[in-house]
Amino acid sequence: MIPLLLGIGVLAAPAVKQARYSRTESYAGQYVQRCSLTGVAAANKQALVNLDVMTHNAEYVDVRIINGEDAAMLKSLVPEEQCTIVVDDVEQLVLAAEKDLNTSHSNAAEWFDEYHTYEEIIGWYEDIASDYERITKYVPRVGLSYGGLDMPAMHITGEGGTNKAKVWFQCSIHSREWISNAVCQYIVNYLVSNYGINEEVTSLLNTVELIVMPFVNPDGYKWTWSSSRLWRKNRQPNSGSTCVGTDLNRNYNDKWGTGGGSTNPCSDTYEGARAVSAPETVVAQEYFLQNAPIHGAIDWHAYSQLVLRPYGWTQDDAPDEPLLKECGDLFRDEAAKPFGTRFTSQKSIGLYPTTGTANDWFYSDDANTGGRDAVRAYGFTIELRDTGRYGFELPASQIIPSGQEMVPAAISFINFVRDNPLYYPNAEQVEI
Ligand code: 0X9
Ligand code: ZN
Repeated sequence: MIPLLLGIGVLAAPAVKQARYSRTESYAGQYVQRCSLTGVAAANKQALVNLDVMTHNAEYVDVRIINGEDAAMLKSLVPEEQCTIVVDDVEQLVLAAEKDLNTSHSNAAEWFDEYHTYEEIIGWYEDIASDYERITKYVPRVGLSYGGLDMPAMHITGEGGTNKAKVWFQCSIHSREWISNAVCQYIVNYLVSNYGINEEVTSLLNTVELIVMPFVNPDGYKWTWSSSRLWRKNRQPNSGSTCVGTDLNRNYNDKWGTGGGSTNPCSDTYEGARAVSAPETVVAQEYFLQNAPIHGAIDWHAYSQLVLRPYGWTQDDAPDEPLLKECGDLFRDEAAKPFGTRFTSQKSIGLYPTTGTANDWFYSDDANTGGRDAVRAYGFTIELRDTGRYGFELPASQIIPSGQEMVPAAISFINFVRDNPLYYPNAEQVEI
């Protein structure tokens, strides 16, 4: 009797199941203003870095107004009549998007029907690596985040020599841009599952090695699932401030600290105490350099539907502007083919300068020493769907169409950078 009772007791003990998603930060009372910056002075545009600029393009900025101070600051920088409210209640938008996050749960076939946690995505990459052993190499820990989380990398390549062109994709540098990670997975899945079946994919992987870094900002990503859905930066404390986090996309070692990031640790675009001060930037840069030369690199972001090429810090053309533009325009055209989704292809600088960004670094001297090989990387930022209706709260039902339109665009990018290498025979004489 006793063993039986014990057995029942064990079975009956309620399993402690942690909620998959939770949130402690409220967005009540917050709204989003879209402001045209026509006629706004450069200094005023630059001062916007102290607000949460959710996106910016050639025509406008979307600014999240958190409190009265933000509202007053925006008013002092941009005439009121140039702004309209595009999201009147951020809390409602977040609430609507999160309602299924603890109830639905997919099997493998439904993977792309919902967003996933850090742990689920890590497990997914491990499964891909074991299902497609012949064409993948998975590195579970390229390095560690500030909080001690693994930063993995997935290498994908088919048959053929060892001296292949390399292409770099990195995802989730801004943690709230969930579609970034989902689209990276969609592309990875498309490539591995079509190798040996689809001729275009087979010849692509036989001539190129794709390196995907799924989590440039794992701590931030976890934080968006546990506490603060709209968190953008990493989770590194800042000395002398109670505000946490560095914007990793202002912390790269290219033109760092020259005016295109914020020096205020409380800002969402805080550039860090010095270039590459964030452990995640160190890991991502070092792994890129270990794999250099790299022919082309994409940093996947959201939102605004933009294809951004260098530079972000000056209006001047990059030395390779004609090829960079051709590559970006091709990406835009291919992205429109499945559903007519309109992306804009332009230089990164858009409305105002940004410094220390990943895509400028990909193309810079620091990432392309030329000593090993004189090929330099095409450096792009892609801003995925949408144009502001949902923003970071892009419904999960748009993961598959986003992925479907990015597959031909990504394939065109990979083919283009392989076939049109930025070749500098005397790299040390060219300053970029
Ligand atoms: O500001 C950013 O870091 C990127 N936009 S986002 O809305 N995803 O935050 C754009 C970076 C692209 N590079 C430059 N604009 N220089
Ligand atoms: Zn971003």
